[in-house]
Amino acid sequence: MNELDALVDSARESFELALTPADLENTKARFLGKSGRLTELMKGMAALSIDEKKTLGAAINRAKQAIEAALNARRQALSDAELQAQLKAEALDVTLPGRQRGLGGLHPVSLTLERIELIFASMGFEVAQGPEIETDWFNFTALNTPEDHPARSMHDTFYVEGGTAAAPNLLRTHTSPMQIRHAVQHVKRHRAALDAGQGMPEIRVIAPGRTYRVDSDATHSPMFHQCEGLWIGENVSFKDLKVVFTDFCRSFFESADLVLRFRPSFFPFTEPSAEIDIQFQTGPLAGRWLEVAGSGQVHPNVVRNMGLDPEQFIGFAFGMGPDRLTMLRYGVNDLRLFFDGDIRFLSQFQ
Ligand code: 2NM
Repeated sequence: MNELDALVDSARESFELALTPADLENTKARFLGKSGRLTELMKGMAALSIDEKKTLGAAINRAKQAIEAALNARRQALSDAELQAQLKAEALDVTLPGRQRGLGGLHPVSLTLERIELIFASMGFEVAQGPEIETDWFNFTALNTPEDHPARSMHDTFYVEGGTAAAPNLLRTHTSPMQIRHAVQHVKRHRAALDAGQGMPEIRVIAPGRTYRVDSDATHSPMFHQCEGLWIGENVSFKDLKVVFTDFCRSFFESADLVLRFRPSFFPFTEPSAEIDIQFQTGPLAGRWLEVAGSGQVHPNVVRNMGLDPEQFIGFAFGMGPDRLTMLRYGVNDLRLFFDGDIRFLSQFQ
């Protein structure tokens, strides 16, 4: 094999060994560049005869063309490989399902709160909302809860910084403090008329919202919801409580034949007091008595703390747990499901 054939073979082999376009262009310089072997051979032809120049020149040209052909073939192969690698890396499976953007919706307990507000609004009740960090006065003292009442202990109540030993701040344990705040404002607005013996419009309000107690198990969460109701006027009686709460329960559960039972009980802020039980006549819960609320005639001390004369004003209050009402309405058996944030559970209420 003459030198030119060997050179072409060597070029082909070297080009095959180049693995990137940059490698390949460096390798090319060794064969076709200014100081490459072919250029050297052509320079050496100056000393040859015309005939020798013709033969060797033609042979060098053929070798040069063969090397260029090998170079171009390798360039193409490398570029094809690069494209294939890119296509593979950027592979897109157009048969995959599209990404869905969930619409979202209200939490089941929020749906219950909306329902409660709507029903009571239809009976002329305002909706009052206020602070979750309360003072000892609004949460306990104004509600006739004595200094030594167990609810005031650290075991039941979350105390927060910012208060004093005599007047601590705390996370409200019920929404009744909001009733007091609302009543005090209402009375202030009508103070002049009251003092002139002209009376005032009745107080009819519900206070829904978050409340807190040191308690955590399958049926208690340290954060839970409450909705309390208050109706104060000059001639409001337990009979009115029975009518209002019966109507509320029948609307809320969409069950016209649902019946209520009032069981004597005790709360510091009401006297007399009663637990309210309901009984469904149909459906999966039919026949069982289910406790849904506490209630009672507002204690004279509480009426006084609203700025009213308990000899002139009387009324009733009630308190219920929207979390528990939501469990009953939808048949949920573990309270914690409401606060775990599992979308598979929550999306069932949309
Ligand atoms: C209950 C049970 C009985 C209640 C009392 C008051 C207020 F502000 F009038 F004192 N609000 N809510 C009350 C009465 C709450 O919850 C079980």
